[in-house]
Amino acid sequence: MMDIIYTEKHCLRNAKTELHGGKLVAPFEAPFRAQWILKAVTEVRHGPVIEPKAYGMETALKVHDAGYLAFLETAWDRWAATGMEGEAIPVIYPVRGMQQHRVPRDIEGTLGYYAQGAETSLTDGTFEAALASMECALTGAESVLNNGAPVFALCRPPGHHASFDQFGGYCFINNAAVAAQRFLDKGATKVAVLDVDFHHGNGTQNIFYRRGDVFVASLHGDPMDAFPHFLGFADEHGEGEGEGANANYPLPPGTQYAEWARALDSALGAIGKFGAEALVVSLGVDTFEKDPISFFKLKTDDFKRYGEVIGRLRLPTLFLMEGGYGVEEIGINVANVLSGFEAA
Ligand code: Q9C
Ligand code: ZN
Repeated sequence: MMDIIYTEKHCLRNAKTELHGGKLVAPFEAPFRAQWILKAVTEVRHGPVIEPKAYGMETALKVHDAGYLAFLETAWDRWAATGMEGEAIPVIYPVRGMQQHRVPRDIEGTLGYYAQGAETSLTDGTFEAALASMECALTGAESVLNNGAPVFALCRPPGHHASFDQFGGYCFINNAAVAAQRFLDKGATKVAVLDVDFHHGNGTQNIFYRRGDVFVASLHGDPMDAFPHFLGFADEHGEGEGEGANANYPLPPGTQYAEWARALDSALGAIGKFGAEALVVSLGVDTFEKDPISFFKLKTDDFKRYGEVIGRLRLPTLFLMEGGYGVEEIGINVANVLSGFEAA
């Protein structure tokens, strides 16, 4: 049995457009994902489904820029007020050689300032869904803190690409960062985030890069070959207080479980050495062989195997949903991670 934190409010994030392959297509990150996952984890786990509690922005403000959070809250209304007819897609960014620290007055400029890329459209309801997703993470953290038992927060939209002050990669509020911060605020001195999503958790790395209280480890497609392309290399170890508290495991196209699991062992070894008192798992199942936008080759049984490996750490653990797309098997793959963890 593992508590599942879930709310239907994720459906408020229901973008119609994603810029993909030069076309506006139906987004990969869509409500049916959470419904498939909920179905599988309730069938396999028989765990109770718990609604998240309401939280304010207090914890989020410790890991995100206040101006950024205010932007997320108001962006859609500002965009809609201009009369533009489509969803809000950023098209101009403060790139190399430009002024990178001035927030423009105009909404198109503001949108680009706070964006990482053009694949993630902002829409009516996005902020409300992101907030509810964060509340799932916080409710899960609270439960792990109070009971010690593992919890699965079925967060949607995902969070691990959201940085201190930029959205992208289908992410707006960094749920894993908010949860890790909550563990610290409630008395933990060292927390680890283990990111097993196919994509590098660039947002989580960015948020904690100069901090020594959160160890961030990420296994992912080599950024030379995969999104987010500009962060996630093996030579990024953290800076200042955070020196040594960041570990990246970029892996090549075609990676299968044996090779992936070796990287997991290294990551878990580093987390143990760090002395983490609690573990937040950024659980993306886009490592699956049938994932439409990724290039690892994990099979459904492999998810159970690695769940068990993580369970052997014996840390108070919060699982948070990140990516995993396209096929209904994302549900059983998530359920397998949780079952494996509990079997450890
Ligand atoms: N044009 C997460 O898994 N790039 N985000 C898609 C298709 C964006 C993934 C490539 C991938 C973002 C949470
Ligand atoms: Zn991903």
